[in-house]
Amino acid sequence: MHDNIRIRMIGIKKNVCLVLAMLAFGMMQAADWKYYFEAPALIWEESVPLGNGRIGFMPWGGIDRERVVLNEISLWSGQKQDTDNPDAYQHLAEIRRLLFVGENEKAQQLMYKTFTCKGKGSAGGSYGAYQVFGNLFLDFQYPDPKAKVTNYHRELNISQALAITSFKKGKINYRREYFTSFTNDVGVIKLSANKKKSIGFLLSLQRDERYKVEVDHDVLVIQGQLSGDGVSDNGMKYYGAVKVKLKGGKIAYQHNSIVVKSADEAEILVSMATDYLQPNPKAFALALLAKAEVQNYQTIKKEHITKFGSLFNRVNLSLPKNANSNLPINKRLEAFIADSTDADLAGLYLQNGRYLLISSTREGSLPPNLQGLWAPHVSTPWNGDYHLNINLQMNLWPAEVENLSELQLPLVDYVKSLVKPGENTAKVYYNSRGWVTHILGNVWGFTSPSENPSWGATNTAGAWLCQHLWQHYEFTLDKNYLASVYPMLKGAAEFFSDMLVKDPRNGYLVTAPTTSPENAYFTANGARVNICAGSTMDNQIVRELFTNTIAAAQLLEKDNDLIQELKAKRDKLAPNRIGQYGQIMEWMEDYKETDVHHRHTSQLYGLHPGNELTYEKTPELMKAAKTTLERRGDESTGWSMAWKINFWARLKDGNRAYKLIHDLFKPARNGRGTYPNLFSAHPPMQIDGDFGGSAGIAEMLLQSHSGYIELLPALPDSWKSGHFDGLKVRGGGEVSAVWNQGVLRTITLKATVSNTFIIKIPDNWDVNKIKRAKYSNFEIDNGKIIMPLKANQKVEINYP
Ligand code: FUC
Repeated sequence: MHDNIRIRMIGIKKNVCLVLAMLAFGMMQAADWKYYFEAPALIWEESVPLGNGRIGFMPWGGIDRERVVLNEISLWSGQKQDTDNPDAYQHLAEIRRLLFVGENEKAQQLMYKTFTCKGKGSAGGSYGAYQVFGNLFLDFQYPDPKAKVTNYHRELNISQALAITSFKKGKINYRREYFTSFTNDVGVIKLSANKKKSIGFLLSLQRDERYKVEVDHDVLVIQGQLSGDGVSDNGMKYYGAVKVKLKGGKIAYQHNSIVVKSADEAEILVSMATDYLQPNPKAFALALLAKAEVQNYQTIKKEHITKFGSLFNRVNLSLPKNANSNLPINKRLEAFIADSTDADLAGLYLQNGRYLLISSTREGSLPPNLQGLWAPHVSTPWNGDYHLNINLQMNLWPAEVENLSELQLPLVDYVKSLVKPGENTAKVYYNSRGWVTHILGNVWGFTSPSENPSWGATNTAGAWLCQHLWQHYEFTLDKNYLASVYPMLKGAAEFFSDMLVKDPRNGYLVTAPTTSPENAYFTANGARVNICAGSTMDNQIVRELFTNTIAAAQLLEKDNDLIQELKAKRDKLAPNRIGQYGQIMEWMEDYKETDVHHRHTSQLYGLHPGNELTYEKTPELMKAAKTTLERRGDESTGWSMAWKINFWARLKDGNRAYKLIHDLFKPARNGRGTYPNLFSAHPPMQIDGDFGGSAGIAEMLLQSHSGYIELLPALPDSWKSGHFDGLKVRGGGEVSAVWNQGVLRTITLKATVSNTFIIKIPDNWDVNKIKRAKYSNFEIDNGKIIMPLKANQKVEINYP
């Protein structure tokens, strides 16, 4: 095979059919991605999300009453607390003994009594919750209140991070523009009309609890202090300030509202801060307001769009459209149920995932939580926290491949913040070196096992986060960055090196106690138990962590002893095994799962987001992975379906991946799927499905996890023709592609660092047609094009 291809390659040198040419780096053309509604939002999930990575706006576009839900990413109740339980460790040996003699139920019962956090964990007290900042209301007064409303249109332009509401009332055209400025760090609402003196409203602020609103000179202020301990006002302080600028008209400052009458135009500036990110939130918020106030609206808007675009415009894609592609988004989602040839909706979903990521995190801020940064409640579902057995990780899946690499860094900072408390947890519960965290994460450094071992005992959450630390290196090859995160990889690896214990029944080193998130199995006597030793997911994660830590240490020429130690232990981890149904076993024993359709499919971690299962390395396990997915079924919670898109993409079954997209896009109504504003429904809304779905669509178009680049690995039949630009691959490359009739026609690869790139030749290409032209520095070997490129070199490959 290898020789054949090389010989043919040399033999066809004169028949020029494929051209590899160096191209100058050109700017990608910005596209116009948007979705729209024909009516105001009636529920929060119809309002549209705006955010600048720190502050968020969700305008509803009401005609008589506008509501804008306000958010700030760091606004959390709760406080730092010591939740490590010093008594737990003395029970560890007994819990393990019970597991190793097959008394799993007893082991679990003992854990309930002994191996939990101190306090209530996520069930209350100081753990806290991510909370809404407040609501801004505009109660309008129109010159002719009874006049009919026509031409209503409400849109979110995700290419510009700009929301627009427009309508005609009587003979007057009204327009509102809203954005959360990427340059000024304030929220902006601009109200205009095509007739002078037509704008009048009462502006007020509100929150469900713990707030005070008053006018301070010409600023409307909302401020308060949340609960730190779950009862009293001793937690985080926040401060919000609103300023109105008018053209024409009159303004009056009342006790707790601002009244505007007969204005030609109004500009509303909203500034928000907390004392989590800022020592003095009031001074910070007012300074931002003062700076924005003196700037011209058009300038602020233009600068905002340019800055946002510097991230958003790096990627584009085009998939086939149909007649439904121009429908309002709620109707478009409905139409997709019966007719999924509106493939452009998947394009919008990919871009919307990027939009949401850019909007909900940024350097110096926090990673997106379960709500992204958009929450209308003070009691958010699951506390709006950082769940670490898939959810937070999934939020960051689009970052690297979708060319938003720097947005991985707030996650890296978050992981850094877990190391110190995680070292204490490692010592207290396991008497181990290094650091550990379990499934629960908040902004206060919570790393203990949760209050409920059945789901809260998973201790590979930190190791899973380390995958992201390593992947950022894989995509950027930035060694300085690698050196900066290496101590975290090392600490996580040291924890497992110490914590792994020999299972006397089979001699493997296992994590114990642990779970396979959050599934349970039947024991021989019919009991339902979650706790186990060495779940398949744990084995895969620890193997990956050791492999990555070894690679990092070798690259940095460090810690040879540790390298040897991890290699030896890695060899003793249990391999993946195939069970009675032909599935990948979820546990070390071939237990029957209590929920065969469980939303987590953790035993396939090695298929995605890991890479130990591939067709080249483990063909039998790939088959077993398919069987596993068939048994699990397709429809599940939003994020679960999003994960399955990624699984099927890795299995290179484009049509099945598209089927899962179809399931994910189903209008949520009261169940799972997608809400009208494209928020993913668990239900209720949980942002992870948006990010996982977006990343899954990218995974169908481009993969680079098995040592080479593969384009269109999982193209569904209905995506016959299209193109994408600017997706990223491991090894420091930016890739674009054009295809038609299912055949790849152009590949463009730009090296972001000097490296040798390997591209898999598509199965439906005739290798004989490959020919070198201006760019000849490549080889063809074993179905792959291999080419060394210097940083910023760009190569185009055309196939006739
Ligand atoms: C995980 C999931 C739940 C939910 C929660 C926030 O624990 O198992 O379904 O998504 O996170």
